[in-house]
Amino acid sequence: MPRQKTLKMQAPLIAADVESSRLEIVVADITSLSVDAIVNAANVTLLGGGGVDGAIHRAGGPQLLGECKTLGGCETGSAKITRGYRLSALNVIHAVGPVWHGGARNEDDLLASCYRTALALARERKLRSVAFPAISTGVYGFPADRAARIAVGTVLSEIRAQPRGIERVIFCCFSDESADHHAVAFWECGLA
Ligand code: AR6
Repeated sequence: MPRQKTLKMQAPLIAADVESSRLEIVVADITSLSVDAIVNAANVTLLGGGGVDGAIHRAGGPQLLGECKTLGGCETGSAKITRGYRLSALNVIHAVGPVWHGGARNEDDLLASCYRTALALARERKLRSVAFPAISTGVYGFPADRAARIAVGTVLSEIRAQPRGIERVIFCCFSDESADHHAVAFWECGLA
């Protein structure tokens, strides 16, 4: 059966307006989102893997992998952009989160750097809507509550620092538990 191209976007669980941007928490499969860019939780090779990376490559198709092969990998804490190919999203920003080692190897800063770099790439390309998965919180073992605080806090300061351009940032959670962590982070940042 052919994959459905455009799925209806679910209503956000929580939305908050910051400057001229809207920040949202949704529970969804990120491959179903029709946005300017979805962010991938990739590894340094950028050649695919399991988790959300596997799902994005399956949905994006072989041309997505083909473009990734031209990129020469990516450092931890950074990100590179490709087109979205068969995805509903127009682009994929492949970010490489840190593996959690207990917090003593600069993991917090590296995770924040993923979010900053992804937003910088989105701005550079004049993209208006970006959806993030909870980078590093699966196979890479980053504590999900801590990661959600860093994700929300970093996006919020970037949007406040550069209030124009990106109109919509979606925190795309894959479970209710993940959404709860992001909701707590919204609350702690004064957004809810
Ligand atoms: N949509 C949204 N979120 C998802 C989806 C999806 N379809 N699938 C999983 N998640 P992970 P990491 C959530 O393990 O920890 C890969 O092999 C998942 O529940 O995908 O950064 C790469 O190649 C979790 O909350 O990424 C790397 O080697 C979050 O996405 C490594 O895994 C991240 O989980 C990266 O590990």
